[in-house]
Order: sequence, then C-alpha cells, then structure tokens
Amino acid sequence: MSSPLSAEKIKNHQIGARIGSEVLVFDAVDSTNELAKQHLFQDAREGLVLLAESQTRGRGRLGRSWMSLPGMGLYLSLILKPKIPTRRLPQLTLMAGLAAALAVNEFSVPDARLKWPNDVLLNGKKCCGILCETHPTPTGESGVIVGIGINANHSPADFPDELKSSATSLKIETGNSTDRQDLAIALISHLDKQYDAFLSDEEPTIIEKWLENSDMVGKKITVTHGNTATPGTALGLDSQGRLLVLSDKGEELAFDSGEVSLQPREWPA
Ligand code: BT5
Repeated sequence: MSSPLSAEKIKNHQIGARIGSEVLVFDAVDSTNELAKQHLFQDAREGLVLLAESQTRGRGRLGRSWMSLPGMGLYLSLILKPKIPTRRLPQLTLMAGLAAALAVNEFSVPDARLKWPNDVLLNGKKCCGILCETHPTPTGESGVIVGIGINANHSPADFPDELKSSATSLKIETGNSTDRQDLAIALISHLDKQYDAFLSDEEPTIIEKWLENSDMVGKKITVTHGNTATPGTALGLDSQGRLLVLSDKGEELAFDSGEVSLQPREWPA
C-alpha cells in the first residue's frame, strides 16, 4: 500500500489549467462518480477532480461493480461540461481511455493497449476501466462525469477468483510498486492535454490517436450486445467512435456499445 493521496501535493504540481484546477481527496466513499454527481448538481466547476482511497460501491457499466481496495488503486472522477454536439459525447470515453493509457505508459513497459470501448490492458489483461455518465446540470448544460479506476499495486492474490484471469495491475506486470500520487498527477496532466486537444482538434483526431494505442484492428473478436453475440473481425472505429466489425457472415456492422471479447473463440466450425 503506498502513502496516502494528498490534494495539496497534487495541486502543487499545477498540472492542468482546466482539469485539476480543483482537487478533492476522500478516504472511503461509495463511488467517486456518485460523489461527483452530487457536486455537479451543486453546480461545481468544470475540471473538478475527486479522488478516493477506496470505494465501497465502485461501479462499472450496466450495474457492474469495480473492485476498489483501499490504497491499492486510483479511483478518480472528474466533471466536464463540454460544449460539443451530442454525437461526440461517446468519444469522451475514448479520450479518457487514451489519457489513462498514456499515464499508465509512464510507469510501465510494455505499453498499455486500448480495448473498445472503455478498457486499458496490460499484456492483454484489464488494468483500468472508464465509466462516463452524462447528467443535465442545474444551468441546463450537459455535464459529464468521467470515472477512471486504475489498478496500481495489487498482487495476484488481491483479485478474487473470477477476476484472476482477466484483471491485472501495474505491479503485477512491471514488478514495481507505483506511487499513486505520481500516477494521479500523470493521469490528470494527460487528461488536461487530451481534453484540450479533443475540444480544439478536428473530429477524426481522437479516433486516430485512440487507434494508434490499440491492437484491435484486424483481430478476431466477438461483440456481445444485449443477448446477441456477433463473431467477426475488428475493422476499426468510424468517425463517431463506433466499433466497425466485419461479421463472420460477411456483414459490415457498427456498434455504439457492447462487450468485446478478444480471446480465441471456441465456436463450432
Ligand atoms: C468499467 O466497467 O470498466 C468501468 C470502471 C470504472 C471504475 C471507476 S473507479 C472511479 C469511478 N467511480 C466509480 O464508481 N467508477 C469509476 P465495465 O466495463 O462494466 O467493467 C466492469 C467489470 O470489470 C466487472 O464486471 C468485473 O468483471 C471487472 N472488474 C471489476 N473490478 C475490476 C478491477 N479492479 N480490475 C479489473 N477488472 C475489474
């Protein structure tokens, strides 16, 4: 377990002009995304970052949970109020994943790879997940809570059996402990840069940057959406950030959400 996070120390780095202009650190919370939502409803400023030492009800997508052991990982939420067309909102998950992968890369060899839509992998296992949630603000703008969980100092024994084959941490992959304070500073700094670029760049740029940090294209995958599993080959992302797949039946499909499995498939021939 590394030393406790300090909002003062993080702010002293003067990392982000926008993201990280205000940083709050909590001990145990239910979910940093839930806490961020309360701050959003009280009209908190864009760029507010909330961090917690642990979460009792850390959440993933679709009601799933995020294991958030005390002092082992980074549990961060930030508030954005982007003035962008609604169609671009899903690209914020890609922007946050890119920033998280670049932050992880500062502490890791091999490089982190992105898996659509919201995972950061090390050696094919998940070390980080992103959860973006959109809410209206009291002033009528659209507010986005970006939640990021990164596994830093977990040992294999810290993961329950059901996560042992799919989850990993920086420590497991590199053999080194990571100072979570430094990881938080790197993450906030990359988020600030990538968010600025996202707002000012031409629309396809985020897609190109995301793809440069992913190995998915050309891979055999299975996309599960609702109750339907579609085996096929990943072709890339379209300009909105949807996953393009050539199904094994020869159809070209675009997914705006879903689960992707990269593992070798065991389908009947
Ligand atoms: C995610 O959901 O990957 C989004 C995770 C976001 C967590 C952050 S932490 C700060 C902020 N506050 C919150 O309450 N949440 C955010 P999803 O793609 O649905 O993946 C969830 C699945 O990942 C679970 O069902 C497990 O299978 C697996 N999982 C749970 N905890 C994990 C962990 N610590 N490391 C790796 N995999 C995990």
